Amino acid sequence: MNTPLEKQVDVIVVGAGFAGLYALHKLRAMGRTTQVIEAAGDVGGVWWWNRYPGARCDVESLQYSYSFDTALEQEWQWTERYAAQPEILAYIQHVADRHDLRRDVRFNTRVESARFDPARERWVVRTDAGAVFSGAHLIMASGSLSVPRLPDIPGIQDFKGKVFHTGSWPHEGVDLTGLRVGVVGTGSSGIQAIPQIARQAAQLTVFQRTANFSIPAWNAPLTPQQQQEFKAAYREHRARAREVGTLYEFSAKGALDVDARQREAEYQRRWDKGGVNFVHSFNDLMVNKASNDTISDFVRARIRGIVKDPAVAEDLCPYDHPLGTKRICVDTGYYETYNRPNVKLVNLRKTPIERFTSNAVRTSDAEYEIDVLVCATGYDALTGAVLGIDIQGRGGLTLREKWAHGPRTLLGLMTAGFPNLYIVTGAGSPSVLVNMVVGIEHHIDWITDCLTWLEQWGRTTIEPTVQAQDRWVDHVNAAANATLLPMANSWFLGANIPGKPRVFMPYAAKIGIYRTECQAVADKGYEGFITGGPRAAATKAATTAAAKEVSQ
Ligand code: FAD
Ligand code: N01
Repeated sequence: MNTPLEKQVDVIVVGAGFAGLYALHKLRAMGRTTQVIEAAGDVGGVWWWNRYPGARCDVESLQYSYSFDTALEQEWQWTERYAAQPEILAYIQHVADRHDLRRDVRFNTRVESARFDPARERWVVRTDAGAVFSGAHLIMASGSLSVPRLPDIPGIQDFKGKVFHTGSWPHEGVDLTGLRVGVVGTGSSGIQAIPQIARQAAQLTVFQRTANFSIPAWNAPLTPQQQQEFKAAYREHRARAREVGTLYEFSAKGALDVDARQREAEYQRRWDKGGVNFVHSFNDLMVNKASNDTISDFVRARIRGIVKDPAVAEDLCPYDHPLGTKRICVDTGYYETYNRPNVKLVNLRKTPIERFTSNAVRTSDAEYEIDVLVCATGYDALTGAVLGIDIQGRGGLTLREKWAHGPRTLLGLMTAGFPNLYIVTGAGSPSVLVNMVVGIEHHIDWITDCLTWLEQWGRTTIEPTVQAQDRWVDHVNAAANATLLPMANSWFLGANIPGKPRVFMPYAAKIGIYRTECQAVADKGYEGFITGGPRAAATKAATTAAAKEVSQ
Protein backbone atom coordinates (compact mmCIF):
# COMPACT_ATOMS: atom_id res chain seq x y z
CA MET A 1 0.00 0.00 0.00
CA ASN A 2 1.20 3.49 -0.77
CA THR A 3 1.74 5.87 2.12
CA PRO A 4 -0.69 8.79 1.80
CA LEU A 5 0.80 11.84 0.07
CA GLU A 6 3.90 9.89 -0.86
CA LYS A 7 5.66 11.38 -3.85
CA GLN A 8 6.99 8.54 -5.98
CA VAL A 9 10.06 8.85 -8.16
CA ASP A 10 12.55 6.45 -9.66
CA VAL A 11 15.50 7.74 -7.67
CA ILE A 12 15.90 9.81 -4.50
CA VAL A 13 19.16 11.67 -4.02
CA VAL A 14 20.18 13.19 -0.66
CA GLY A 15 22.36 16.28 -1.09
CA ALA A 16 22.82 18.93 -3.78
CA GLY A 17 26.57 19.47 -3.74
CA PHE A 18 28.91 18.43 -6.54
CA ALA A 19 27.70 14.82 -6.19
CA GLY A 20 23.94 15.30 -5.96
CA LEU A 21 23.84 17.71 -8.89
CA TYR A 22 25.81 15.48 -11.20
CA ALA A 23 23.62 12.53 -10.18
CA LEU A 24 20.50 14.51 -11.02
CA HIS A 25 21.89 15.62 -14.36
CA LYS A 26 22.78 12.07 -15.38
CA LEU A 27 19.59 10.45 -14.12
CA ARG A 28 17.50 12.98 -15.94
CA ALA A 29 19.37 12.27 -19.16
CA MET A 30 18.55 8.57 -18.62
CA GLY A 31 14.86 9.39 -18.28
CA ARG A 32 14.67 8.55 -14.56
CA THR A 33 12.43 10.71 -12.43
CA THR A 34 14.55 12.04 -9.60
CA GLN A 35 13.98 13.93 -6.38
CA VAL A 36 16.94 15.60 -4.72
CA ILE A 37 16.50 16.59 -1.07
CA GLU A 38 18.87 19.17 0.41
CA ALA A 39 19.07 20.65 3.90
CA ALA A 40 20.73 23.85 2.65
CA GLY A 41 18.93 26.77 1.05
CA ASP A 42 20.56 26.27 -2.33
CA VAL A 43 22.96 24.07 -4.29
CA GLY A 44 26.68 23.91 -3.49
CA GLY A 45 27.12 21.51 -0.55
CA VAL A 46 30.21 22.39 1.46
CA TRP A 47 30.64 25.51 -0.66
CA TRP A 48 27.22 26.74 0.44
CA TRP A 49 27.98 26.09 4.10
CA ASN A 50 31.67 27.01 4.44
CA ARG A 51 31.76 30.79 4.15
CA TYR A 52 34.45 31.41 6.73
CA PRO A 53 37.13 33.98 5.86
CA GLY A 54 39.87 32.35 3.77
CA ALA A 55 37.83 29.33 2.60
CA ARG A 56 39.13 28.06 -0.73
CA CYS A 57 40.04 24.81 -2.45
CA ASP A 58 43.53 23.32 -2.34
CA VAL A 59 43.19 21.30 -5.53
CA GLU A 60 43.88 23.79 -8.30
CA SER A 61 40.69 25.39 -9.63
CA LEU A 62 41.15 24.17 -13.20
CA GLN A 63 41.13 20.62 -11.84
CA TYR A 64 38.60 21.05 -9.04
CA SER A 65 35.66 21.19 -11.44
CA TYR A 66 33.33 18.90 -13.38
CA SER A 67 34.66 17.13 -16.45
CA PHE A 68 31.26 16.08 -17.82
CA ASP A 69 30.43 19.42 -19.41
CA THR A 70 33.25 19.89 -21.89
CA ALA A 71 31.87 23.20 -23.22
CA LEU A 72 31.65 24.62 -19.71
CA GLU A 73 35.22 23.68 -18.84
CA GLN A 74 36.34 25.81 -21.78
CA GLU A 75 33.97 28.70 -21.07
CA TRP A 76 34.40 29.04 -17.31
CA GLN A 77 37.15 31.49 -16.35
CA TRP A 78 38.75 30.69 -13.00
CA THR A 79 40.35 33.81 -11.61
CA GLU A 80 42.86 32.25 -9.22
CA ARG A 81 45.09 29.21 -8.93
CA TYR A 82 43.02 28.17 -5.90
CA ALA A 83 39.49 29.57 -6.13
CA ALA A 84 37.91 31.10 -3.06
CA GLN A 85 34.58 29.83 -1.74
CA PRO A 86 32.39 32.51 -3.44
CA GLU A 87 33.83 31.63 -6.84
CA ILE A 88 33.38 27.86 -6.38
CA LEU A 89 29.82 28.43 -5.17
CA ALA A 90 29.14 30.69 -8.19
CA TYR A 91 30.47 27.91 -10.45
CA ILE A 92 28.19 25.26 -8.91
CA GLN A 93 25.23 27.65 -9.06
CA HIS A 94 26.02 28.29 -12.72
CA VAL A 95 26.01 24.52 -13.39
CA ALA A 96 22.59 24.30 -11.72
CA ASP A 97 21.25 27.16 -13.88
CA ARG A 98 22.83 25.92 -17.08
CA HIS A 99 21.29 22.43 -16.69
CA ASP A 100 18.09 23.67 -15.05
CA LEU A 101 18.71 21.45 -12.02
CA ARG A 102 16.99 23.31 -9.20
CA ARG A 103 13.46 22.33 -10.23
CA ASP A 104 14.06 18.79 -8.96
CA VAL A 105 15.65 19.83 -5.67
CA ARG A 106 13.66 20.29 -2.47
CA PHE A 107 15.74 22.81 -0.47
CA ASN A 108 15.69 23.61 3.25
CA THR A 109 14.62 20.04 3.86
CA ARG A 110 16.47 17.45 5.90
CA VAL A 111 16.02 13.72 5.38
CA GLU A 112 15.40 12.12 8.76
CA SER A 113 14.68 8.49 7.92
CA ALA A 114 14.78 6.01 5.08
CA ARG A 115 13.17 2.59 5.23
CA PHE A 116 13.40 -0.14 2.62
CA ASP A 117 9.97 -1.58 1.95
CA PRO A 118 10.68 -5.12 0.66
CA ALA A 119 7.15 -5.71 -0.60
CA ARG A 120 7.35 -2.78 -2.96
CA GLU A 121 11.14 -2.80 -3.32
CA ARG A 122 11.17 0.91 -2.63
CA TRP A 123 12.93 3.25 -0.24
CA VAL A 124 10.50 5.36 1.76
CA VAL A 125 12.12 8.58 2.83
CA ARG A 126 10.74 10.99 5.43
CA THR A 127 11.86 14.56 5.93
CA ASP A 128 11.85 17.00 8.84
CA ALA A 129 9.00 18.81 7.12
CA GLY A 130 6.86 15.66 7.28
CA ALA A 131 7.07 15.02 3.54
CA VAL A 132 7.29 11.43 2.31
CA PHE A 133 9.03 10.33 -0.87
CA SER A 134 9.60 6.89 -2.25
CA GLY A 135 12.09 5.74 -4.83
CA ALA A 136 13.32 2.43 -6.20
CA HIS A 137 16.87 3.63 -5.58
CA LEU A 138 18.37 5.89 -2.93
CA ILE A 139 21.64 7.73 -3.52
CA MET A 140 23.43 9.23 -0.54
CA ALA A 141 25.23 12.26 -2.00
CA SER A 142 25.20 13.65 1.50
CA GLY A 143 28.89 14.51 1.71
CA SER A 144 31.97 13.21 3.47
CA LEU A 145 32.59 16.45 5.38
CA SER A 146 29.10 17.81 5.88
CA VAL A 147 28.40 17.21 9.58
CA PRO A 148 30.24 19.92 11.56
CA ARG A 149 31.39 19.03 15.02
CA LEU A 150 31.52 21.41 17.96
CA PRO A 151 34.10 20.63 20.67
CA ASP A 152 32.97 18.92 23.87
CA ILE A 153 34.57 21.45 26.21
CA PRO A 154 33.08 21.85 29.69
CA GLY A 155 31.18 25.08 30.19
CA ILE A 156 30.90 25.93 26.47
CA GLN A 157 27.17 26.45 27.02
CA ASP A 158 28.02 29.10 29.66
CA PHE A 159 29.98 31.20 27.20
CA LYS A 160 27.93 34.33 26.49
CA GLY A 161 29.79 35.50 23.38
CA LYS A 162 28.96 34.38 19.84
CA VAL A 163 30.10 30.90 18.75
CA PHE A 164 30.61 30.03 15.08
CA HIS A 165 31.65 26.82 13.35
CA THR A 166 33.58 27.24 10.09
CA GLY A 167 31.33 24.63 8.46
CA SER A 168 28.12 26.56 9.07
CA TRP A 169 29.27 30.15 8.79
CA PRO A 170 26.59 32.87 8.71
CA HIS A 171 25.70 33.97 5.20
CA GLU A 172 25.69 37.62 6.10
CA GLY A 173 29.32 37.30 7.24
CA VAL A 174 30.75 38.10 10.65
CA ASP A 175 32.39 41.43 11.41
CA LEU A 176 35.22 40.69 13.81
CA THR A 177 36.67 44.19 13.69
CA GLY A 178 37.99 45.28 17.06
CA LEU A 179 36.92 42.07 18.82
CA ARG A 180 38.84 39.54 20.89
CA VAL A 181 38.52 36.28 19.00
CA GLY A 182 39.40 32.75 20.05
CA VAL A 183 39.92 30.03 17.45
CA VAL A 184 39.88 26.37 18.47
CA GLY A 185 41.28 24.07 15.79
CA THR A 186 44.27 24.15 13.48
CA GLY A 187 43.27 21.80 10.66
CA SER A 188 42.74 23.00 7.08
CA SER A 189 39.82 25.26 8.04
CA GLY A 190 41.57 26.90 10.99
CA ILE A 191 44.79 27.35 9.04
CA GLN A 192 42.90 29.12 6.24
CA ALA A 193 40.82 31.28 8.58
CA ILE A 194 43.45 32.31 11.15
CA PRO A 195 45.46 34.71 8.92
CA GLN A 196 42.26 36.44 7.79
CA ILE A 197 40.79 36.70 11.28
CA ALA A 198 44.09 38.08 12.60
CA ARG A 199 43.79 41.03 10.21
CA GLN A 200 40.36 41.96 11.52
CA ALA A 201 40.39 41.12 15.19
CA ALA A 202 41.83 43.32 17.93
CA GLN A 203 43.26 40.19 19.53
CA LEU A 204 43.32 36.62 18.26
CA THR A 205 44.05 33.68 20.54
CA VAL A 206 44.59 30.35 18.78
CA PHE A 207 43.97 27.27 20.91
CA GLN A 208 46.01 24.49 19.30
CA ARG A 209 45.74 20.88 20.38
CA THR A 210 47.69 19.27 17.54
CA ALA A 211 50.21 21.18 15.44
CA ASN A 212 49.70 20.46 11.73
CA PHE A 213 51.94 20.54 8.71
CA SER A 214 51.04 23.30 6.28
CA ILE A 215 52.51 24.11 2.89
CA PRO A 216 52.31 27.56 1.31
CA ALA A 217 49.72 27.85 -1.47
CA TRP A 218 51.41 30.74 -3.27
CA ASN A 219 47.95 31.43 -4.56
CA ALA A 220 47.90 33.94 -7.42
CA PRO A 221 45.65 35.13 -10.22
CA LEU A 222 45.55 32.75 -13.19
CA THR A 223 46.86 34.42 -16.31
CA PRO A 224 44.95 34.06 -19.61
CA GLN A 225 47.95 32.14 -20.94
CA GLN A 226 47.92 29.64 -18.04
CA GLN A 227 44.21 29.05 -18.61
CA GLN A 228 44.60 28.64 -22.37
CA GLU A 229 47.45 26.18 -22.03
CA PHE A 230 45.57 24.03 -19.53
CA LYS A 231 42.32 24.18 -21.47
CA ALA A 232 44.00 23.21 -24.74
CA ALA A 233 44.84 19.84 -23.17
CA TYR A 234 41.78 19.49 -20.92
CA ARG A 235 40.80 16.04 -22.26
CA GLU A 236 44.28 14.65 -21.62
CA HIS A 237 44.36 16.25 -18.16
CA ARG A 238 40.97 14.80 -17.23
CA ALA A 239 41.97 11.33 -18.46
CA ARG A 240 45.14 11.51 -16.38
CA ALA A 241 43.19 12.73 -13.34
CA ARG A 242 41.05 9.59 -13.55
CA GLU A 243 44.26 7.62 -13.01
CA VAL A 244 46.00 9.74 -10.39
CA GLY A 245 43.33 12.00 -8.87
CA THR A 246 45.19 15.30 -9.06
CA LEU A 247 47.89 16.16 -11.56
CA TYR A 248 50.83 16.34 -9.23
CA GLU A 249 54.41 15.92 -10.29
CA PHE A 250 55.00 12.35 -9.15
CA SER A 251 58.54 11.21 -8.44
CA ALA A 252 60.10 7.90 -9.45
CA LYS A 253 62.67 8.10 -6.64
CA GLY A 254 62.63 7.34 -2.94
CA ALA A 255 63.75 10.06 -0.53
CA LEU A 256 66.73 8.02 0.63
CA ASP A 257 67.84 7.22 -2.94
CA VAL A 258 69.40 10.67 -3.21
CA ASP A 259 71.84 12.49 -0.94
CA ALA A 260 70.78 15.05 1.65
CA ARG A 261 71.71 18.01 -0.56
CA GLN A 262 69.60 16.77 -3.48
CA ARG A 263 66.72 15.96 -1.17
CA GLU A 264 66.78 19.41 0.35
CA ALA A 265 66.93 21.00 -3.11
CA GLU A 266 63.88 19.02 -4.23
CA TYR A 267 61.89 19.94 -1.13
CA GLN A 268 62.84 23.59 -1.56
CA ARG A 269 61.91 23.58 -5.26
CA ARG A 270 58.48 22.18 -4.48
CA TRP A 271 57.98 24.39 -1.42
CA ASP A 272 58.64 27.38 -3.68
CA LYS A 273 55.97 26.16 -6.12
CA GLY A 274 53.49 25.57 -3.30
CA GLY A 275 50.53 23.28 -2.70
CA VAL A 276 50.04 19.57 -2.09
CA ASN A 277 52.52 18.77 -4.89
CA PHE A 278 55.13 19.11 -2.14
CA VAL A 279 53.99 15.80 -0.60
CA HIS A 280 54.91 13.98 -3.81
CA SER A 281 58.56 15.05 -3.73
CA PHE A 282 59.54 11.37 -3.44
CA ASN A 283 57.57 8.19 -4.01
CA ASP A 284 58.04 6.59 -0.60
CA LEU A 285 57.13 9.42 1.75
CA MET A 286 53.84 7.82 2.75
CA VAL A 287 55.23 4.32 3.21
CA ASN A 288 58.68 4.75 4.74
CA LYS A 289 58.96 6.51 8.09
CA ALA A 290 62.68 7.27 7.66
CA SER A 291 61.92 8.97 4.33
CA ASN A 292 59.02 10.82 5.85
CA ASP A 293 61.25 12.10 8.66
CA THR A 294 63.30 13.98 6.06
CA ILE A 295 60.32 15.91 4.67
CA SER A 296 58.87 16.46 8.16
CA ASP A 297 62.24 17.87 9.29
CA PHE A 298 62.30 20.15 6.26
CA VAL A 299 58.92 21.67 7.14
CA ARG A 300 59.82 22.04 10.81
CA ALA A 301 62.95 23.94 9.73
CA ARG A 302 60.80 26.23 7.53
CA ILE A 303 58.47 26.90 10.49
CA ARG A 304 61.46 27.86 12.64
CA GLY A 305 62.66 30.10 9.83
CA ILE A 306 59.35 31.93 9.49
CA VAL A 307 58.18 32.31 13.10
CA LYS A 308 60.35 34.80 14.97
CA ASP A 309 59.68 33.70 18.54
CA PRO A 310 61.52 30.35 18.91
CA ALA A 311 59.16 29.11 21.63
CA VAL A 312 56.10 29.79 19.46
CA ALA A 313 57.83 28.18 16.46
CA GLU A 314 58.50 25.06 18.51
CA ASP A 315 54.87 24.87 19.59
CA LEU A 316 53.85 25.06 15.92
CA CYS A 317 56.14 22.18 14.92
CA PRO A 318 54.26 18.89 14.53
CA TYR A 319 56.01 15.90 16.09
CA ASP A 320 53.21 13.46 16.81
CA HIS A 321 52.45 12.31 13.27
CA PRO A 322 54.37 11.89 10.03
CA LEU A 323 53.71 14.57 7.39
CA GLY A 324 50.70 13.67 5.26
CA THR A 325 49.16 11.20 7.69
CA LYS A 326 46.74 13.92 8.73
CA ARG A 327 45.24 15.75 5.77
CA ILE A 328 48.01 18.15 4.71
CA CYS A 329 47.08 21.83 4.94
CA VAL A 330 47.75 24.53 2.37
CA ASP A 331 47.93 28.10 3.57
CA THR A 332 48.43 31.75 2.79
CA GLY A 333 50.59 33.36 5.42
CA TYR A 334 49.66 30.95 8.24
CA TYR A 335 52.96 30.69 10.08
CA GLU A 336 53.72 34.40 9.42
CA THR A 337 50.52 35.27 11.29
CA TYR A 338 52.19 34.29 14.57
CA ASN A 339 54.64 37.20 14.13
CA ARG A 340 51.80 39.68 14.54
CA PRO A 341 51.57 41.45 17.89
CA ASN A 342 47.82 40.78 18.17
CA VAL A 343 48.12 36.96 17.84
CA LYS A 344 48.78 34.52 20.65
CA LEU A 345 49.22 30.76 20.36
CA VAL A 346 48.09 28.60 23.28
CA ASN A 347 49.51 25.08 23.20
CA LEU A 348 46.78 22.91 24.66
CA ARG A 349 49.14 19.96 24.99
CA LYS A 350 51.05 21.94 27.62
CA THR A 351 48.13 23.84 29.11
CA PRO A 352 44.83 22.10 28.31
CA ILE A 353 41.49 23.92 28.30
CA GLU A 354 39.71 23.32 31.59
CA ARG A 355 36.47 25.07 30.81
CA PHE A 356 34.72 28.00 29.26
CA THR A 357 33.39 30.74 31.50
CA SER A 358 30.85 33.35 30.44
CA ASN A 359 33.55 35.48 28.79
CA ALA A 360 36.75 33.47 28.64
CA VAL A 361 38.57 30.24 27.97
CA ARG A 362 40.27 28.94 31.08
CA THR A 363 43.31 26.73 30.58
CA SER A 364 45.36 25.00 33.25
CA ASP A 365 47.50 28.13 33.68
CA ALA A 366 45.58 31.19 32.46
CA GLU A 367 42.28 32.72 31.50
CA TYR A 368 41.87 34.23 28.00
CA GLU A 369 39.00 36.69 27.64
CA ILE A 370 37.28 36.52 24.28
CA ASP A 371 34.20 38.07 22.67
CA VAL A 372 33.79 35.51 19.89
CA LEU A 373 34.69 31.84 19.59
CA VAL A 374 35.41 30.32 16.17
CA CYS A 375 35.34 26.52 16.15
CA ALA A 376 37.40 25.13 13.30
CA THR A 377 36.91 21.76 14.93
CA GLY A 378 36.10 19.64 11.90
CA TYR A 379 33.52 17.05 11.01
CA ASP A 380 32.02 13.69 11.75
CA ALA A 381 33.68 12.61 8.54
CA LEU A 382 32.65 10.02 5.97
CA THR A 383 29.96 8.25 7.97
CA GLY A 384 28.41 11.22 9.83
CA ALA A 385 25.84 12.29 7.25
CA VAL A 386 24.79 8.76 6.30
CA LEU A 387 24.39 7.68 9.92
CA GLY A 388 22.66 10.97 10.69
CA ILE A 389 19.67 9.48 8.88
CA ASP A 390 17.81 6.58 10.48
CA ILE A 391 18.30 4.10 7.64
CA GLN A 392 16.60 0.73 7.88
CA GLY A 393 17.28 -2.05 5.38
CA ARG A 394 16.02 -5.60 5.07
CA GLY A 395 14.53 -7.34 8.08
CA GLY A 396 14.56 -4.19 10.21
CA LEU A 397 18.38 -4.01 10.16
CA THR A 398 19.45 -0.41 10.79
CA LEU A 399 22.64 0.99 9.34
CA ARG A 400 23.56 2.39 12.74
CA GLU A 401 23.45 -1.15 14.17
CA LYS A 402 25.25 -2.64 11.25
CA TRP A 403 28.06 -0.08 11.36
CA ALA A 404 28.30 0.06 15.16
CA HIS A 405 31.89 -1.26 14.93
CA GLY A 406 32.78 0.73 11.82
CA PRO A 407 31.52 1.10 8.27
CA ARG A 408 31.36 -2.03 6.08
CA THR A 409 30.90 -1.63 2.35
CA LEU A 410 31.72 -3.25 -0.94
CA LEU A 411 33.75 -0.81 -3.07
CA GLY A 412 32.68 1.95 -0.68
CA LEU A 413 29.51 2.10 -2.72
CA MET A 414 27.00 -0.31 -1.21
CA THR A 415 26.44 -2.30 1.97
CA ALA A 416 24.90 -5.75 2.50
CA GLY A 417 21.31 -5.80 3.71
CA PHE A 418 20.53 -2.40 2.18
CA PRO A 419 19.43 -3.02 -1.40
CA ASN A 420 19.55 -0.17 -3.92
CA LEU A 421 21.25 2.14 -1.41
CA TYR A 422 24.30 3.82 -2.94
CA ILE A 423 26.84 5.94 -1.08
CA VAL A 424 28.91 8.50 -2.97
CA THR A 425 32.57 8.79 -1.92
CA GLY A 426 31.82 6.74 1.15
CA ALA A 427 34.03 4.79 3.52
CA GLY A 428 35.89 2.10 1.59
CA SER A 429 36.46 4.29 -1.47
CA PRO A 430 39.37 6.71 -2.12
CA SER A 431 37.01 9.54 -1.18
CA VAL A 432 38.80 12.31 0.71
CA LEU A 433 42.26 11.05 -0.29
CA VAL A 434 41.88 12.29 -3.88
CA ASN A 435 40.49 15.22 -5.85
CA MET A 436 36.93 14.64 -4.77
CA VAL A 437 35.24 15.85 -7.93
CA VAL A 438 37.06 13.10 -9.82
CA GLY A 439 35.87 10.54 -7.26
CA ILE A 440 32.33 11.89 -7.35
CA GLU A 441 32.02 11.72 -11.13
CA HIS A 442 33.36 8.18 -11.09
CA HIS A 443 30.88 7.04 -8.44
CA ILE A 444 27.88 8.61 -10.16
CA ASP A 445 28.94 7.05 -13.47
CA TRP A 446 29.30 3.63 -11.80
CA ILE A 447 25.91 3.92 -10.09
CA THR A 448 24.09 5.06 -13.21
CA ASP A 449 25.76 2.32 -15.29
CA CYS A 450 24.56 -0.14 -12.66
CA LEU A 451 20.98 1.14 -12.94
CA THR A 452 21.13 0.73 -16.72
CA TRP A 453 22.45 -2.82 -16.34
CA LEU A 454 19.73 -3.75 -13.85
CA GLU A 455 17.10 -2.54 -16.27
CA GLN A 456 18.65 -4.39 -19.20
CA TRP A 457 18.71 -7.64 -17.24
CA GLY A 458 15.24 -7.23 -15.78
CA ARG A 459 16.59 -6.91 -12.24
CA THR A 460 15.09 -4.64 -9.66
CA THR A 461 17.40 -4.91 -6.67
CA ILE A 462 21.13 -5.09 -6.04
CA GLU A 463 23.18 -5.38 -2.88
CA PRO A 464 26.56 -6.83 -1.89
CA THR A 465 27.00 -10.29 -0.46
CA VAL A 466 28.39 -10.30 3.06
CA GLN A 467 31.35 -12.38 1.86
CA ALA A 468 32.34 -9.93 -0.89
CA GLN A 469 31.88 -7.04 1.49
CA ASP A 470 34.09 -8.69 4.14
CA ARG A 471 36.80 -9.28 1.55
CA TRP A 472 36.62 -5.62 0.51
CA VAL A 473 36.86 -4.38 4.10
CA ASP A 474 39.98 -6.54 4.60
CA HIS A 475 41.42 -5.19 1.37
CA VAL A 476 40.80 -1.58 2.45
CA ASN A 477 42.41 -2.24 5.83
CA ALA A 478 45.42 -3.86 4.18
CA ALA A 479 45.82 -0.89 1.84
CA ALA A 480 45.88 1.53 4.78
CA ASN A 481 48.22 -0.67 6.82
CA ALA A 482 50.73 -0.70 3.98
CA THR A 483 51.13 3.07 4.49
CA LEU A 484 52.00 5.38 7.37
CA LEU A 485 48.43 6.73 7.37
CA PRO A 486 47.21 4.86 10.48
CA MET A 487 50.04 6.46 12.51
CA ALA A 488 48.07 9.68 13.06
CA ASN A 489 45.06 10.26 15.27
CA SER A 490 43.18 11.65 12.32
CA TRP A 491 39.59 12.04 11.27
CA PHE A 492 40.40 9.47 8.54
CA LEU A 493 40.25 7.00 11.47
CA GLY A 494 37.34 8.64 13.23
CA ALA A 495 39.78 9.57 16.03
CA ASN A 496 38.32 13.09 16.33
CA ILE A 497 34.95 11.81 17.55
CA PRO A 498 34.92 10.32 21.05
CA GLY A 499 33.42 6.83 20.90
CA LYS A 500 33.57 6.54 17.11
CA PRO A 501 35.04 3.17 16.08
CA ARG A 502 38.67 3.54 15.04
CA VAL A 503 38.70 2.22 11.51
CA PHE A 504 40.74 3.72 8.69
CA MET A 505 37.84 4.68 6.44
CA PRO A 506 39.12 5.81 3.02
CA TYR A 507 40.67 3.35 0.56
CA ALA A 508 44.33 4.27 0.27
CA ALA A 509 44.90 3.13 -3.31
CA LYS A 510 45.41 5.22 -6.42
CA ILE A 511 42.06 6.11 -7.90
CA GLY A 512 43.10 4.47 -11.19
CA ILE A 513 43.54 1.13 -9.42
CA TYR A 514 40.22 1.57 -7.65
CA ARG A 515 38.44 2.44 -10.89
CA THR A 516 39.82 -0.72 -12.47
CA GLU A 517 38.54 -2.76 -9.52
CA CYS A 518 35.07 -1.18 -9.79
CA GLN A 519 34.98 -1.75 -13.54
CA ALA A 520 36.04 -5.39 -13.17
CA VAL A 521 33.11 -5.98 -10.80
CA ALA A 522 30.68 -4.45 -13.30
CA ASP A 523 32.21 -6.33 -16.25
CA LYS A 524 31.66 -9.60 -14.42
CA GLY A 525 27.94 -8.92 -14.08
CA TYR A 526 28.33 -7.18 -10.70
CA GLU A 527 30.37 -9.91 -9.12
CA GLY A 528 29.99 -9.92 -5.35
CA PHE A 529 26.49 -8.50 -5.57
CA ILE A 530 23.12 -10.25 -5.34
CA THR A 531 20.51 -9.02 -7.77
CA GLY A 532 16.79 -9.58 -7.41
CA GLY A 533 14.28 -10.39 -10.13
CA PRO A 534 11.46 -8.31 -11.45
CA ARG A 535 9.41 -7.24 -8.45
CA ALA A 536 10.12 -10.60 -6.89
CA ALA A 537 10.15 -10.73 -3.16
CA ALA A 538 13.60 -10.17 -1.80
CA THR A 539 15.93 -13.01 -2.54
CA LYS A 540 16.16 -15.52 0.25
CA ALA A 541 19.91 -15.40 0.16
CA ALA A 542 20.02 -11.68 0.82
CA THR A 543 17.60 -11.87 3.71
CA THR A 544 19.47 -14.75 5.28
CA ALA A 545 22.79 -12.98 4.84
CA ALA A 546 21.49 -9.77 6.41
CA ALA A 547 19.93 -11.68 9.32
CA LYS A 548 23.17 -13.57 9.83
CA GLU A 549 25.06 -10.32 9.95
CA VAL A 550 22.77 -8.79 12.59
CA SER A 551 23.24 -11.84 14.77
CA GLN A 552 27.07 -11.65 14.45
P1 FAD B 1 28.80 18.05 0.03
O1 FAD B 1 29.35 19.19 -0.71
O2 FAD B 1 29.19 17.88 1.44
O3 FAD B 1 27.22 18.10 -0.10
C1 FAD B 1 26.40 17.25 0.63
C2 FAD B 1 25.09 17.94 0.88
O4 FAD B 1 24.20 16.99 1.47
C3 FAD B 1 25.19 19.10 1.84
O5 FAD B 1 24.78 20.29 1.21
C4 FAD B 1 24.27 18.73 2.98
O6 FAD B 1 23.50 19.82 3.45
C5 FAD B 1 23.39 17.67 2.36
N1 FAD B 1 22.87 16.73 3.35
C6 FAD B 1 23.58 15.93 4.19
N2 FAD B 1 22.75 15.21 4.95
C7 FAD B 1 21.50 15.56 4.58
C8 FAD B 1 20.22 15.15 5.01
N3 FAD B 1 20.03 14.25 5.98
N4 FAD B 1 19.13 15.71 4.41
C9 FAD B 1 19.28 16.63 3.43
N5 FAD B 1 20.49 17.06 2.99
C10 FAD B 1 21.57 16.52 3.56
N6 FAD B 1 37.90 18.38 -1.79
C11 FAD B 1 38.82 18.41 -2.77
O7 FAD B 1 38.94 17.44 -3.51
N7 FAD B 1 39.57 19.51 -3.00
C12 FAD B 1 39.45 20.62 -2.24
O8 FAD B 1 40.17 21.59 -2.46
C13 FAD B 1 38.49 20.61 -1.18
N8 FAD B 1 38.31 21.70 -0.40
C14 FAD B 1 37.41 21.64 0.64
C15 FAD B 1 37.28 22.75 1.46
C16 FAD B 1 36.38 22.72 2.52
C17 FAD B 1 36.21 23.95 3.36
C18 FAD B 1 35.66 21.55 2.80
C19 FAD B 1 34.73 21.47 3.97
C20 FAD B 1 35.79 20.44 1.99
C21 FAD B 1 36.66 20.48 0.89
N9 FAD B 1 36.82 19.40 0.04
C22 FAD B 1 37.73 19.44 -0.99
C23 FAD B 1 36.01 18.19 0.23
C24 FAD B 1 34.55 18.38 -0.27
O9 FAD B 1 33.79 17.70 0.66
C25 FAD B 1 34.37 17.79 -1.68
O10 FAD B 1 35.33 18.31 -2.57
C26 FAD B 1 33.01 18.03 -2.34
O11 FAD B 1 32.63 19.38 -2.31
C27 FAD B 1 31.95 17.15 -1.76
O12 FAD B 1 30.78 17.26 -2.52
P2 FAD B 1 29.52 16.34 -2.18
O13 FAD B 1 28.44 16.76 -3.09
O14 FAD B 1 29.93 14.93 -2.17
O15 FAD B 1 29.18 16.68 -0.67
O1 N01 C 1 38.86 19.91 10.48
P1 N01 C 1 40.03 18.98 11.10
P2 N01 C 1 38.92 20.99 9.34
N1 N01 C 1 39.79 20.90 21.64
O2 N01 C 1 39.34 17.82 11.71
C1 N01 C 1 40.84 20.55 16.67
C2 N01 C 1 38.69 19.56 4.26
N2 N01 C 1 39.00 20.98 4.15
O3 N01 C 1 37.60 21.59 9.22
O4 N01 C 1 43.96 17.39 15.66
C3 N01 C 1 40.79 21.40 20.92
O5 N01 C 1 41.09 18.70 10.12
C4 N01 C 1 41.62 19.41 16.11
O6 N01 C 1 42.65 19.06 16.98
P3 N01 C 1 43.21 17.52 16.98
C5 N01 C 1 39.98 18.78 4.37
O7 N01 C 1 39.80 17.50 3.87
C6 N01 C 1 39.79 21.36 3.12
O8 N01 C 1 40.08 21.89 9.53
O9 N01 C 1 41.99 16.63 17.01
N3 N01 C 1 40.95 21.23 19.61
C7 N01 C 1 42.07 20.00 14.78
O10 N01 C 1 43.16 20.85 14.97
C8 N01 C 1 40.19 18.79 5.85
O11 N01 C 1 41.11 17.87 6.34
C9 N01 C 1 40.16 22.67 3.01
O12 N01 C 1 44.03 17.43 18.16
C10 N01 C 1 40.02 20.51 18.98
C11 N01 C 1 40.86 20.84 14.38
O13 N01 C 1 40.13 21.09 15.57
C12 N01 C 1 38.78 18.55 6.33
O14 N01 C 1 37.98 19.34 5.46
C13 N01 C 1 39.74 23.60 3.94
C14 N01 C 1 38.93 19.96 19.67
C15 N01 C 1 39.96 20.13 13.40
O15 N01 C 1 40.66 19.89 12.21
C16 N01 C 1 38.52 18.95 7.76
O16 N01 C 1 39.23 20.15 8.05
C17 N01 C 1 38.94 23.18 4.96
C18 N01 C 1 38.84 20.17 21.05
N4 N01 C 1 37.85 19.65 21.78
C19 N01 C 1 38.57 21.86 5.06
N5 N01 C 1 38.17 19.28 18.76
C20 N01 C 1 41.07 23.06 1.91
O17 N01 C 1 41.98 23.82 2.07
C21 N01 C 1 38.78 19.42 17.57
N6 N01 C 1 39.89 20.16 17.70
C22 N01 C 1 40.91 22.41 0.67
